[in-house]
Amino acid sequence: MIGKGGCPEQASAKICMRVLVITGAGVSAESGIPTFRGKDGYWRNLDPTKLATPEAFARDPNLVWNWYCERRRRIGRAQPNPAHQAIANLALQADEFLLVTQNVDDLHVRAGLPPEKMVQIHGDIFMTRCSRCEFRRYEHEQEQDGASLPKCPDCGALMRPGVVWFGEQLDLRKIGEVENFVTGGDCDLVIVAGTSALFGYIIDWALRARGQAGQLIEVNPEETSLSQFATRSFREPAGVALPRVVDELLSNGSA
Ligand code: BV8
Ligand code: ZN
Repeated sequence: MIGKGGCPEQASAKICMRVLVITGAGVSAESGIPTFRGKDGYWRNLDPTKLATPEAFARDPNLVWNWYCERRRRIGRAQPNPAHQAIANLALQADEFLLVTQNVDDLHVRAGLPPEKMVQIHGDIFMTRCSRCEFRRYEHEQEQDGASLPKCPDCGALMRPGVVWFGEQLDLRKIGEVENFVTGGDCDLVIVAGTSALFGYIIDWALRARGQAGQLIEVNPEETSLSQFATRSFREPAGVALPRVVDELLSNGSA
C-alpha cells in the first residue's frame, strides 16, 4: 500500500488509503472535557441534552449562555490529547481523509488537523450567531459576562451559540460535505472513536463509507450500537489506542 512513488491522490501521502474518522465526546474526555452521557456531563445537575435545546434557550437564555460560556472557558484551558494528535497525523498522512466530529470544541484543529479535512456536524461552540438573521461572528476572546445577553448588531435579535441543538435540523451544507465524501468512493478504513453513536446518521455514514470491503475500527472502552459492525474494537481510551492504530498504519500501510 505504501507506493514508493507515493499515492494516487497525493504523491506526498504515506498511507495510500481513503479514510473516514468519526469522533464524539469520548476523544475529548482525556483533555478534561465532560462527555454528554458520562456522569460528569451534568451541569448544575442539569441534563445537557435538556439544556442544549431551543426550548431551554427560549425559557432561560441567561442560564444557557452561562453554560456555554463555562464550556468555552473550560475548552480554552484544555489541551488536545494524544487521540487528537493521532487523528491529525492520520489526516496529514492519508491519501484521502475526512473527519466528521460531533464535538463543538476546537481540540481537533488545535492538534494540527487541517480545518478543510473536518466537518463539525453539530457546530462550533466558539461561533455565535443571530437567532433570527444570518449574522454570525467567531468569538474566542470576548467573554459573555452573563449580565447582558448578546444582541444582533444587524437586527437586534438575541444571539445564540453556533451549535445544533437537540430537535434542530443539521446544517444542509455540512451534510452535503459528508455525503460527498461518503459517496465519493468506498473507504479502505473507517475509524469511529469516543461516541455512543446514538444518532442514526452517524451509524449510516460509518457503514456506507465502509462499503463492502473496508475496515471499521471502533475505539471505545464500552460497547456501542456500532460494535456489531466493527472489524476491530479497541476497548481502551482513545488517547491510548489511536496513537497505536496510526503508528501501525504508518509502519505497514494497512490496518
Ligand atoms: C437531526 C451540539 C435531522 C450542542 C449536540 C427535529 C428535527 C430533527 C431531528 C429531531 C427532531 N426532533 C428530534 C430529533 C431527533 C434528535 C434527537 O434528539 N435524537 C436522539 C437520537 C438523541 N436529533 C436531533 O435533534 C439532531 N438533528 O437529526 O436532524 C436530520 C438528520 C440528518 C439529515 C437531515 C436531517 C441534532 C442533534 C444535535 C444535538 N447537539 N451537540 C452542544 O454540544 O451543546 S449532540 C451532542 O451529544 C454531541 O455533539 C454528541 O453528538 C452527542 C453526545 O454523543 P457522544 O459524542 O457520542 O458522547 P456521549 O457522551 O453520548 O458518549 C461518549 C462515548 O465516549 C461513550 O460511548 C463512552 O464510552 C466513550 N468514552 C468515554 N471516555 C472515552 C471514550 N471513548 C474513547 N476514549 C475515552 N477516553
Ligand atoms: Zn440578526
